[in-house]
Amino acid sequence: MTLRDRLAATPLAVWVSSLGLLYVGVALIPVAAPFAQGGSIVVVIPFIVLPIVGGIAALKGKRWSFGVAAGIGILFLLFFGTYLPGTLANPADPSFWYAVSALPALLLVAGFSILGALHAKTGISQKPYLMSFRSTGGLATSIVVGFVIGAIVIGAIAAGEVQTILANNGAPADIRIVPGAAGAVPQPYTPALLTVAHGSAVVWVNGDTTTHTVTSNTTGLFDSGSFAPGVRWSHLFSQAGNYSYYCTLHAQMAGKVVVT
Ligand SMILES: [Cu+2]
Repeated sequence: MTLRDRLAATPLAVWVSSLGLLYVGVALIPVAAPFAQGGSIVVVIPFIVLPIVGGIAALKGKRWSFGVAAGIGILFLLFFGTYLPGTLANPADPSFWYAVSALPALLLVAGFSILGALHAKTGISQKPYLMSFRSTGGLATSIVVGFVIGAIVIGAIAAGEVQTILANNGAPADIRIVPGAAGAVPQPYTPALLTVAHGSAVVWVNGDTTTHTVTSNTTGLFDSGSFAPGVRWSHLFSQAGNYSYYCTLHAQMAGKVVVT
């Protein structure tokens, strides 16, 4: 039997149980690496080694090897189930990608290896969903993998947003675009009226969850363009005068800067 024949003959349940556990163990290495300096790597090593050993055992496709994979999968689900939800809540957490991929991987491992162990005695070749990618088992696996890829992409986008907000958190601003500014709030730009001496730069910060602009009512005087949540924008007022401005996206949002 050539290697290619062997790969083709390997049941879906073996692929999923084995690759799932190998992933959970190997992917933990970069996540755990920062802890190495602290010396606590010793605590993490079993969490890397155990799933890798389980993943290799699962390749055997025997009843006991499915049992080992199921045991490790469930053990890790119980452990990560208490440990990872906090990480999942924050896409900017450096371990987010691991949390959002390892938990679904472990669910697949547990499901396929338990079913594999249950049917190993009679022979899993009788169960198409454990044997072939072209089955309900293969479909379920594809859905989970698709979910994980989507979650990692969305997480990376959200992480950028969180970083921007953190970077500007507490940075000084003269005028704040308040949360819910596009709705019925008394001062979408707070304060709605700001008086400064000429030669002053006025800083706006977008403290809302959506994009806004700071645009002069007199065309062309100043225009921030769309700026995202957490972002700051400033304009230098060199001449005295009354400067009314609004948001091009939400025309009811209005503010005024008086320059003396
Ligand atoms: Cu707006």
